[in-house]
Amino acid sequence: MEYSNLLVEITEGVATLVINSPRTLNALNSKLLTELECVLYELNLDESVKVVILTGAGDKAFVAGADIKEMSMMSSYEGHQFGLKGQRVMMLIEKMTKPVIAAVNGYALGGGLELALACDFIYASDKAKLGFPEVTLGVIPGFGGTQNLARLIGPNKANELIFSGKMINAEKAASWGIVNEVFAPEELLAKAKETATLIAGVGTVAVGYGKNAIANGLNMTKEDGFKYEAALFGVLFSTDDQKEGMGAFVEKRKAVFTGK
Ligand code: DAK
Repeated sequence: MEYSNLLVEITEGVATLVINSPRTLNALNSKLLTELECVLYELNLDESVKVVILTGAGDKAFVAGADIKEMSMMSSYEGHQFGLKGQRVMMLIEKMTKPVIAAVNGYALGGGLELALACDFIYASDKAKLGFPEVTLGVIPGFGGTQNLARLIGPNKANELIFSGKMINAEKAASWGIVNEVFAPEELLAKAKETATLIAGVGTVAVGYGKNAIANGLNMTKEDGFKYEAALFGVLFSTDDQKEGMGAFVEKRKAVFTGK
């Protein structure tokens, strides 16, 4: 499918997905959200893709939020549809069997930060600025931000960010546990690709089950989470990847995984 606001490049199992609307700092409008929903479905179904990197075009922004100009003209019905569409995109990323790495190269604000938080982890450039300015517009985060941020860093830091609307830099975001690692802007994508390539080279089914175990386990009691982990662990013994991985270790050779 052709996309007018997205660039997609797939190399050796790594899909780099670029939100390409730099004139408006990659703000998420309805069309862009529809395209994101479609491309994420496609990438999830594409067996050649093992991991996705999500980033923004230009050197200023990852995504500066939902498109305020478009939202300011919406009827209540349109606002509802817009919210549902955004939530579907966030849920798709979370439910995908493949990891999605956010490479935050500039502003990640409002819906843009929510998009990054929906990803499996975040790398950022030292120029990145993160925040939830929704309260300055008279609203609150509505694409899962209140839930994902509080679960990630605890309620107190989430409260400070969401109640004040202030932006924090990448270094602070890393010290708070929002961002895994901070890089110089010119290194960010290469570093994200380095980690993505490692992920693309290991057992694909195991990576998907790891994502599943962590995400679902967080909503369970620890005891149930342990049971769930054990069940997934057991199922992996029915895969070619497990036989190949353990067989290759015993035979002292490099494993070649098929993702089956
Ligand atoms: N929407 C629309 N256009 C935006 C935009 C945005 N979020 N952010 C930037 N732009 C546009 C600017 O309007 C400008 O366009 P022109 O005026 O040149 O046509 C262009 O991008 C460049 O921006 P600036 O000239 O402002 O650039 P500066 O470097 O001076 O400032 C900035 C950069 C990021 C500090 C500033 O642009 C800014 O404050 N942007 C707004 C950030 C923001 O408030 N983001 C949060 C949006 S609210 C929902 C669920 C979730 C949401 C909505 C609904 N439901 C469940 C229904 C999500 C809401 C949000 O994300």
